[in-house]
Amino acid sequence: MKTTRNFARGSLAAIVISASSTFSYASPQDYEFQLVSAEVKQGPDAEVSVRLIDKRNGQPVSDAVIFTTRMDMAPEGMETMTTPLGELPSAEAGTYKFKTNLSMEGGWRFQLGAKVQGEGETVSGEVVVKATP
Ligand SMILES: [Cu+2]
Repeated sequence: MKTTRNFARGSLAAIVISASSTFSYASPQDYEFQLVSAEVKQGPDAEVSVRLIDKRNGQPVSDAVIFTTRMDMAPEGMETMTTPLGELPSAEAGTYKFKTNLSMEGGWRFQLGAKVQGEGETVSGEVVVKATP
């Protein structure tokens, strides 16, 4: 009898733990944008892909809506040198693909803002792409 009661208590505790981890809200710091490739060939039809990762479990976040982007040459001291970006369809879940005009060789700073499903606050991040000849 004693064994049965302990077992019941143990499984109740397990349910409480899994429920709280499912419903606790993540903070925007739990997410990170990562470049799929650090170097991209310079040119008017350059394609840049970023992966959005949930750092708590290392998993890609596939249902994010990217709503702001900015690409500029801040890493080369040219913050005012910006270039347009357009989102492209992505074949891989958790990866977001963009077309842009990397008109100059060197470092380009890519800033992104995203809405993640179930996340109240905006997730933002930046990566530096190197445009190569
Ligand atoms: Cu420049």
